[in-house]
Amino acid sequence: MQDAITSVINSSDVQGKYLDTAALDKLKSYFATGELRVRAATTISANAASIVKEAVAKSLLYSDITRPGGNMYTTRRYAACIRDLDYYLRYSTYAMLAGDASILDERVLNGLKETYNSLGVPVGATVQAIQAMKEVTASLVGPDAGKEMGVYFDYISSGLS
Ligand SMILES: CCC1=C(C)/C(=C/C2=NC(=C\c3[nH]c(/C=C4\NC(=O)[C@H](C)[C@H]4CC)c(C)c3CCC(=O)O)/C(CCC(=O)O)=C2C)NC1=O
Repeated sequence: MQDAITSVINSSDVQGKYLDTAALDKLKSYFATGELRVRAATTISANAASIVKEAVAKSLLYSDITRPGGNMYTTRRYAACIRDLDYYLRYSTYAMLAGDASILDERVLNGLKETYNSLGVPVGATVQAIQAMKEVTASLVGPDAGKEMGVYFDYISSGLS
């Protein structure tokens, strides 16, 4: 996994250079948003269960997915879905803290689409639920941190699609 700092340093290092202005600007804006990121992560972790619950209510509940024949039908599958959404929220929060999406490639998206396809988990409905989490999270942490979290929710959504 990388973060905003290692990513900037690695790309300067491969060129054998000190950080140039663009690289330093990236670091400056990362450091300037440090407190915002930590505050957002604190709020999200304190409210994770209700973020997931509200997102499910907004996107999946009372749809065909939760009825017999739907992929969330049966308690086991319902619980697997909630657990997946909690993974997406937790890993998006890690990525937001790091300011880098690489952890999502390595620990979340790797092989996920294939797993979903082989189990018949509907990708479109999953993406809708992730987008609902994006809205619920933004309303909780405010527009600036919400926008930053949105980057990683969108990253997972497009990685799945
Ligand atoms: C941390 C990285 C990580 C991820 C991301 C992950 C996802 C993941 N979700 C799974 C299943 C599942 N995922 C869902 C999810 C859903 N079904 C729906 O209709 C909804 C739209 C959606 C929720 C939004 C369901 C229902 C299953 C169980 C499918 C089955 O066994 O039939 C499985 C198969 C194994 C299992 O059931 O545990 C994996 C590996 N596991 C991991 O370790």
